[in-house]
Amino acid sequence: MTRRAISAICVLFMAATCENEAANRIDKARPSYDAVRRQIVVDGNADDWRGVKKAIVAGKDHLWFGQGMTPDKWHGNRDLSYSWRAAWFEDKVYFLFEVTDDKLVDPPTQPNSFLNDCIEILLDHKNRGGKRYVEDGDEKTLRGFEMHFLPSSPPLVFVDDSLSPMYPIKKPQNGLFEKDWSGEVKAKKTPAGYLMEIGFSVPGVKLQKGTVMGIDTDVCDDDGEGRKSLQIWTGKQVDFWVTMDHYGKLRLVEE
Ligand SMILES: [Ca+2]
Ligand SMILES: [Ca+2]
Repeated sequence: MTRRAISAICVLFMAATCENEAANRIDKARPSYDAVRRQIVVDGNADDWRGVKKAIVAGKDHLWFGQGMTPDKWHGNRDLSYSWRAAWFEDKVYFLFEVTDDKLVDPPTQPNSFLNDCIEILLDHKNRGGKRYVEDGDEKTLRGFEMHFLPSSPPLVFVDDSLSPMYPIKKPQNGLFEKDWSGEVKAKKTPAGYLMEIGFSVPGVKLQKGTVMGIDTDVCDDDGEGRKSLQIWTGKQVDFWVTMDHYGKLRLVEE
């Protein structure tokens, strides 16, 4: 067998392996997270989260590839990994993200929110699945939210991509978040990276014990040359900004 033939077989084998890996990831069970009822103060201090379970997102099984992000650009958990937790109280849900990122780029330099160091919360607030938005000509109607939070000083927030397609970095929606979502956010740099505390009321959703929403979370990493890695909670290799079928579940419970 010629060297070229051997190479061709190797390429075919690798492609099949990649496809199998992708299929395995999609078939992987969808995770769930029970958010406890607890009063949280959004002040950048994580003490009020003591004892609340962490969802750990680390290791290569949580990497998402595409849009220029490749396996060789991720240099281990110290380069990018994170944990998230959630709680609820009265009409608000709260999140604490603790991100390990060895190089926080602040201020952000990339033209769109998601190309910078950035936390994303993907929320199917009515737990319906399907497409996250429908488009009719230029009009985009949201069925779920793709929210971006940048750990810059001050933090930048993006919550409604029907009003701001592609989330240009120059048009943050902090004002909208504060007004329509009663939104609060606080970021703090840490020795390993940063943490972020987030609280908001979900438009059109009354929170109560037993409420279930679809959710995924992810964190993007720019170490100075644009976005190079992305870790995602579900680990699903799908178009996560379009479909909500792969999301995990967020359940509101009593502590
Ligand atoms: Ca706090
Ligand atoms: Ca970074």
